[in-house]
Amino acid sequence: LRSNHRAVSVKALAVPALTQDDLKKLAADKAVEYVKSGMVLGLGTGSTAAFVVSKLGELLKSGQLKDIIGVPTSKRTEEQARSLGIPLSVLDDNPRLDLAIDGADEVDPDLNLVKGRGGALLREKMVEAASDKFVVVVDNTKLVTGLGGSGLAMPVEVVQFCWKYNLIRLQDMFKEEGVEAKLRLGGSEKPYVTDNSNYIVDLYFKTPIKDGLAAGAEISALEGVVEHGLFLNMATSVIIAGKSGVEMKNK
Ligand code: ABF
Repeated sequence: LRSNHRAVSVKALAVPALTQDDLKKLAADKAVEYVKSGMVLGLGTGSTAAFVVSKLGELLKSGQLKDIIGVPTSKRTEEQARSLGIPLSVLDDNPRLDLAIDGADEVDPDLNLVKGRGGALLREKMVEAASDKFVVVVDNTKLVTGLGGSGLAMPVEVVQFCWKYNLIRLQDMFKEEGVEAKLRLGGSEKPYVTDNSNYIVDLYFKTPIKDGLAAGAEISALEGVVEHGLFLNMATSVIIAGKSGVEMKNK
């Protein structure tokens, strides 16, 4: 059979795939929709939170947002926010915040988090605990079924004086989960030093943490531990960006 129609070769239009940075930016932009003029805001740390900070800078510049005050969770974020002209304050002058927006390393189905691979966990936890609302922004690679399940680090900030003691005790504490504890290194193989002049011991779990609350309490009770990266029952919402769109989960 001969068709009267000319054969047309149809080429699928090439739609550029979204990169992980595109997804982070999508989540960040969505979160910024919840920011209102006059708010005191916790400014997170990390590459996703940096998109939030730069969007806030843009909205301030264009006059769409006014009179916000940011409380940064790290020196890095403080520098970025300052360079964008965002008015800044500290937790002591603003012990109660309206909203904090920050990234995370892992998010479980109950919106519990692992944070601190960026090294800013202590100030993040303080600022986020002091915020009426805490919105987490992530791309969908951060979702896990159980905390510690990504095989990547769960950080514990410890005072320098007793880091080795803490490392040994932490490794013993999670023997059943097959934990490997490592001192985090920074440049030139020297220990990484946090904004609070402490060290970080990173815990690598072979299997997810069974009871996050018990684990967190046990870690915190260890003398010399300053803070850990389990952020349990803290997030009020999580905004997740994936290839098929942006989804928001609320507590
Ligand atoms: C902060 O930045 C940290 O708590 C977390 O470690 C990290 C996530 O970084 P990114 O957004 O770059 O993945 O939120």
